[in-house]
Amino acid sequence: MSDGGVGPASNLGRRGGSGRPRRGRTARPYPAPDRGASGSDVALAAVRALVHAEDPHAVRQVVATLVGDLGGALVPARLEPRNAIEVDVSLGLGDPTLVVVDALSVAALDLRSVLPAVLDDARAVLARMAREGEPPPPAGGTGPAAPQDLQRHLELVTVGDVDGARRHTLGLLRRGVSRGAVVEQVLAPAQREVGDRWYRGAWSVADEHAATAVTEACLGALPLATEGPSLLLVSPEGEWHSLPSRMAAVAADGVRARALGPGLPASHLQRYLEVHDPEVLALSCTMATNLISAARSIAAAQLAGVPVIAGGRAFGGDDRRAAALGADAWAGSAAELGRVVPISGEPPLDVPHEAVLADAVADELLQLVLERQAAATGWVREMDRRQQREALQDLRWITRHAAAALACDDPTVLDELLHWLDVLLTDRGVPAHVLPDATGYLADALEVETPQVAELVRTGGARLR
Ligand code: B12
Repeated sequence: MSDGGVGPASNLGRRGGSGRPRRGRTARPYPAPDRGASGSDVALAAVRALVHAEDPHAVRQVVATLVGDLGGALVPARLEPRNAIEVDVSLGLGDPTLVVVDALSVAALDLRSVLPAVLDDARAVLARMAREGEPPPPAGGTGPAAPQDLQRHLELVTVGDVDGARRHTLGLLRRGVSRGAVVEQVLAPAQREVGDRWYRGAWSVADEHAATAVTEACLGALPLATEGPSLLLVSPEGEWHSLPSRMAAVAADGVRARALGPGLPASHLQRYLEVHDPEVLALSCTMATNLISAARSIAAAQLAGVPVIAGGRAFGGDDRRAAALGADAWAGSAAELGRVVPISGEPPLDVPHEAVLADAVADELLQLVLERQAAATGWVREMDRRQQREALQDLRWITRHAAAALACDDPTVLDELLHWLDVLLTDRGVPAHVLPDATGYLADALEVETPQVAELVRTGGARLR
């Protein structure tokens, strides 16, 4: 997969006949999906094949075949390809590798939506393979980790040493460090540092992915608690960050926690809970853009009769956002999962209709905002296509964070994003007035259908100035 060449990921079975020529002829590892199959059907076929993969090579083959089936091509990240989807598909088994696809095609949409979940499954299969044939992992003790343990893990993460990092992690357990401390004092702070390096522009997306793959392998090597009430950790639809919930599952105390991977549509969650029936559902949300989706997951779980504890970055530092979205409880860390305090008081009203509307803001409206800003601002007029795409993405995030702020009755949801964007854009050389100006144009455009969301955007932008 990372053998240097630029070309289609697999040679057979592309759907629907749009475009790229096939090259080479080696056997595909699983039957080709039907012509015209949807992106999720194609992904499902790959996930089924992953379950039967017998070695890491076969796992790589499945991922490469999926990319080819969906119309993408694999290119080594070091070539810095244009039109690349910024997800490393090397699975830590070679040099970082990106998927190249026509940015405006259906193939790009399909790949962006299915790749994170399939890669997650592929990593879980690789972690299982790594564990098989090994003695069971040490159970760990009750002790803390030392600052140099984090330092060492960061060094291994930085050079992408998967095996070294797994050995180091298991060594900590052997030394008597608790599972919770390995997660909270070593793996989690290292991942935050990885995120900060990307945010500061010191690391590329591919560096970040390669480092994350190392941490994922370490996490996969850790044992889970086998006693206590059963607790299922899931994330709402749209949430690609599955590591936080996996970390919480390992660090949880006094509960038998299992994590189900990245975001799940609420209807699928409800069906799953009706069959599997855990005692508690813990909902992990990292991006505040997914808070309205989180409200749907909470409602779905409660309809299935399962109480919900909310947690993760997006829920903030106290129970207010969780309460507003209808959760039964909030916990600030995985260690608290076994002894949470239920949220008291009246159940909240439904998520306001305006927030739901703004959460699904139309591309055309955002495009209009960008055009109005371009008419007034030279810098915006001169943006290239990639910058325009990113600007549209930023406008969508601002709108969806404002929608979440309305649903949670908490303007800091939007303030946190605006501050984050302000620093990021300034570092990337965007003039300081562009972001506050954008909030003004966006608020004007949102005014007609979603006046309260518009007001949040306007006042949030004013606080930036
Ligand atoms: C790895 C990573 C990714 C990977 C995720 C891989 C995976 N399998 O999870 C990928 C590449 C998919 C990704 C994508 C994106 N990411 Co990202 N990502 C990260 C990174 C570096 C680490 C995530 C991680 O491992 N966290 C694990 C620990 C460290 O996180 P944690 O959330 O604090 O979780 C702990 C607790 O909160 C708690 N917990 C978690 N859940 C729950 C639940 C309950 C009930 C309880 C009690 C506790 C609990 O336990 C955990 C262990 O302590 C973070 C940096 C960071 N600070 O987290 C950025 C970060 C979260 N990502 C960010 C961004 C911007 C993105 C993208 C938008 C990038 C893009 N341009 O596409 C997309 C969004 C995708 C989406 N729609 O979800 C930003 C978010 C900024 C913001 N304003 O919100 C961050 C903060 C990076 C940064 N410094 O700016 N990302």
